[in-house]
Amino acid sequence: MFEFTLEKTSEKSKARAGRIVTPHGEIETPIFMPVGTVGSVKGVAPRELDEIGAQIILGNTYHLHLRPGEDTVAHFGGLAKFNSWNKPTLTDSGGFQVFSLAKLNKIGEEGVEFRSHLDGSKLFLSPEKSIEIQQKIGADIMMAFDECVPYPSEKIYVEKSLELTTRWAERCLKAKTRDDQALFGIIQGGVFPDLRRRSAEQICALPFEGFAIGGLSVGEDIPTMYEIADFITDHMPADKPRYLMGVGTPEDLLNGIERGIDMFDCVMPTRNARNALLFTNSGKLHIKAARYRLSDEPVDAECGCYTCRNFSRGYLRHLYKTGELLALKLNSIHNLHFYLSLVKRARNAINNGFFEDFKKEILDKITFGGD
Ligand code: PRF
Ligand code: ZN
Repeated sequence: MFEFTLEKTSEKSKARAGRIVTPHGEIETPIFMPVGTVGSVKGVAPRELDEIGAQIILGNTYHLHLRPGEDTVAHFGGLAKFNSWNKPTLTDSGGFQVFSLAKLNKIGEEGVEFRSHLDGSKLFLSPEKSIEIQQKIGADIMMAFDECVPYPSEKIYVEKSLELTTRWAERCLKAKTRDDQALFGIIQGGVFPDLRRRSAEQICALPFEGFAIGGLSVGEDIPTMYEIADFITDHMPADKPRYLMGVGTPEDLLNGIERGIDMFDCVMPTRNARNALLFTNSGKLHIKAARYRLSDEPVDAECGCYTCRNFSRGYLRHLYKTGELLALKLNSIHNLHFYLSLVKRARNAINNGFFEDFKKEILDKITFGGD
């Protein structure tokens, strides 16, 4: 069972509000998906994710294959049972992680040979192998196995790569045997509009339940990323969910939503939280800073998260400076709440016809990009 319903499209931009129904529950879009690489959103328990407003979390095929292994996850009844989240999950196919983490990968028609980033052992991933692993992990949404080319890359290489990604996409669809999981295709093509268009046409002609834009936020400049995303959504079907992979800052989310994107994932809120960098309605806040030593204010007076309702900046600074584990948890709860509340407010604004004003109001107050 997998259904996407488009509930509202803005009259002033491509922003849309929708709903996805999966076997583990519903997702209201636009949505941000917290990253739980090895099956856990670092430092945050499922009960806390619930309170934050998370609706779907992401796991990685590559990491879960290495540890604990897909058979172990399957033994426990799949990812959502294994980690007691019991709600919708998505697994990335492993392609991107192989290219970004593993060493010495050899790419061929058949798949990718690489060495584990943990112990250097030789491994092989192919479209068939990725789907086999993802079916054992059992997430509600699986991703096609793709090649995410580095930036910058020669146009001829990007062209060959997107054609390979299309052939791999067809093989993923053939390899899929479970019908209680959805499979999303991934559009590649680097920063070349003609190649992006070709990839979108090829991938979107295939019977996927949703479509993702891969290969962005890999080093290109931000205006280029927005331009490409804007261009591609015009070549994607309106009646399927659209997912911009690995993006991004709060500003990127609002710009993506305006361009017709429904789903996002990024390590930024959790990773930044662990580095004491917090997102607030008035900009970024470095909680380590000495100026917060005696601050009895919350991180963000407009935020309703557990952290902001209960703790002062001064206490959070102290926790961080003394290396307390609680610092990582409380910071992560706040940042994830900020992201989930942002997409929730964006959804409400779309439904009530004022998304573009909402976006401007948020971005006029702050810029989240850079540092
Ligand atoms: N492909 C896959 N996962 C991804 C990406 C991609 O291109 C990106 C690029 N930003 C993030 N995660 N499979
Ligand atoms: Zn907060």
